[in-house]
Amino acid sequence: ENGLDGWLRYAPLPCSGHCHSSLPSSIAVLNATETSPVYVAGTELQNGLKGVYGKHVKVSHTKCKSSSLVVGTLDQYREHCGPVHGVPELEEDGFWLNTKGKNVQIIGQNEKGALYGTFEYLSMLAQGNFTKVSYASNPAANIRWVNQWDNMDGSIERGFGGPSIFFEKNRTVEDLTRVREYARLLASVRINAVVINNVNANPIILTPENLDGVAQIADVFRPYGIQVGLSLNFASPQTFGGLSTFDPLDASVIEWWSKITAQIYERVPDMAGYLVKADSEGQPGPQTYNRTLADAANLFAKEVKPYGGIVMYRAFVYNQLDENVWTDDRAKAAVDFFKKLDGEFDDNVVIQIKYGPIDFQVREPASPLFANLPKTSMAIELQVTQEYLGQQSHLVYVAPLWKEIFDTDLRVDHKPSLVRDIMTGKRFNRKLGGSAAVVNVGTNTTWLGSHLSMSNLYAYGRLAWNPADDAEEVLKDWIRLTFGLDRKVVDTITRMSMESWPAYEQYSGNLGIQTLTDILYTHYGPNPASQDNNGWGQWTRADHTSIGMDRTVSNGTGYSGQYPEEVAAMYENIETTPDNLLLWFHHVNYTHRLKSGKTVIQHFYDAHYTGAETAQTFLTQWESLHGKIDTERFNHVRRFLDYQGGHSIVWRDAINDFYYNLSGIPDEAKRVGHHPWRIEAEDMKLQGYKAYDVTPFEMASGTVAVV
Ligand code: BDP
Repeated sequence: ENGLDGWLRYAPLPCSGHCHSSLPSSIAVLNATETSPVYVAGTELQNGLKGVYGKHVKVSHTKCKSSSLVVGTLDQYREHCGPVHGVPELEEDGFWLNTKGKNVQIIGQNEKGALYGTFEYLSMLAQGNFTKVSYASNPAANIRWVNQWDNMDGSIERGFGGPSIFFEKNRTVEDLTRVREYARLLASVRINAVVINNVNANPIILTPENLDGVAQIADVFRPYGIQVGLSLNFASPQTFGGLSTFDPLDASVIEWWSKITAQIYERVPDMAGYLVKADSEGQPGPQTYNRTLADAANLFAKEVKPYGGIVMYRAFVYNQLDENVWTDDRAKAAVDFFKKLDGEFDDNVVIQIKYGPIDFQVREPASPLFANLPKTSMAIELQVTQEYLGQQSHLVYVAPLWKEIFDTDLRVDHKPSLVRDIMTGKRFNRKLGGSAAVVNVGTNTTWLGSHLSMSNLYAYGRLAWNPADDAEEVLKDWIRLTFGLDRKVVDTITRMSMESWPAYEQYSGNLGIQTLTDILYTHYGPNPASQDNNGWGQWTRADHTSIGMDRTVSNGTGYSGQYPEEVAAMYENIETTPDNLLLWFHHVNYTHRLKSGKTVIQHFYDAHYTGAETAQTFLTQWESLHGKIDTERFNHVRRFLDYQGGHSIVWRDAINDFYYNLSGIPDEAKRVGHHPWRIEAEDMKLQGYKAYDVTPFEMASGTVAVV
């Protein structure tokens, strides 16, 4: 198996006992139009039942009474089958699944809902689950988007699964087979929109030829209930349209965007909306003309409003070249820019906020912006792409990280204010809300570059629908669908995956110091020294005696004061700051004692050892599944885990050596700086190899490697 079907493999299961009598033999699919999600649901049912249980089912489009399964919308059901009984009020995209009656009913509030209910039913069958159920499922949020960072030339920013499935050579691709397969995967986890081009947007997406291509892509997504959205480059009117300005309040600029928007909607009448990254990391924005971020967002909001579109305006606004960022604290940027604009955004603007205030680090506190925009719609931005988390070469199941953020209580106005209730719109009564995840699948048959990373995409969709779901339960569903029902397979992959984020945190950067990776570009591999003295603002403030970023109001950058009172007080005080965020909020001596009784430096040494040790068990755990997983996937994963085990040692020693060198404080367990059993590269005589000095020094013991 090469991974192409992801978790929708419909792999054969034995059918015995009451299995046969529980499977439908004929289905009524209440829409005969091939491009409708209900029709697609019928095809999935046919393929699924055939694949899993070898059962051929007959399809009709009206014969409700005589069919053993009916799928359609509430309205279609009423029209073709008569009154609906026992179905509670469904919300937009919600569905009703009932396997208790004479026939199975899968009824959606709309067509999308019917398709989602179908995938839910098939997921049960593919897991050998014949429990009789009858329940409604409704989404927690209406924005369940993914963002692809695909460039027009076919490369993908932070993509680790091969080139783009959407673009090549500055055009949209002709063969849309992979797009359809992606649509299917996304629909099965209830994603309802995909932004297909990079947030660092190239305006040539707007040429008539490319918009025709976008329309073809949208046509492929539509039957799966997925809308297409586009990232815009703010300077397009000037750089692409030939105007002398891109001032968002200039009449010619407004008119230009109006025309472009009309051209898009003419081709894609249900375009989801625009995603905008502006005034950030060199991208142009309204600040060029001293206009506010709200001026910019509202410009687009007014254009897409008549067509029912929305604007996802990113809160990720900062300029790494700005001196204030160098001297102050980038973590404060989002609140500084957006809080004062609360209430000024049009009602179809949604502020898309990264989960933490910096940038997808292995641990961050929840962004304080969630607590500061009660009059604005918000969505959380997550990353399925493991940009800072091992770039798909390391197993890191990220859902537990997301869950910690979702479950953070920000105590706005001293009332319960879970991030998940804020982002979904519930807490502040907003109509729009939800999440967007950077996904970056590519043409590799594994989609993301490695089979195990797909648990993150699956979990993202599930949690976008219901952020209260349990990360481990979701994971188990994914494992059963991806690798089968064998107990040992499920238990082993569950254990490895649940251990993976904590282990990665331990060997890459713990106590809230962030991922101690190369910060300047690659975001991969250890390079703690690169973290300071740069405009990216991901600082450790480490010197010979102390470490950590003082973000208190009393003594530091004042960032902790951006949280509501109770939370601010917790982070302000070193005693009440949880250890895992200690160095995020406080600057302390290496000898400072944690709640565990250990010093900070000893905790570093120990954690890096423990994390790497755990990562090294992954290969052995995986190998214990030999013979229980097909050879192709078994070997592919094996190679990655083997690499991760080794790279975790590089991480461990690099970080430990770096801080030992800086602090001069020995490791109590006498491991760091002492490797008596090692043969150093510089001592080896290997024909055809040469010794090279390595920078940073801590990346190789003795600072030398052989090449
Ligand atoms: C950073 C990435 C960069 C993105 C940026 C963003 O390194 O490639 O363009 O985020 O989110 O993490 O805009």
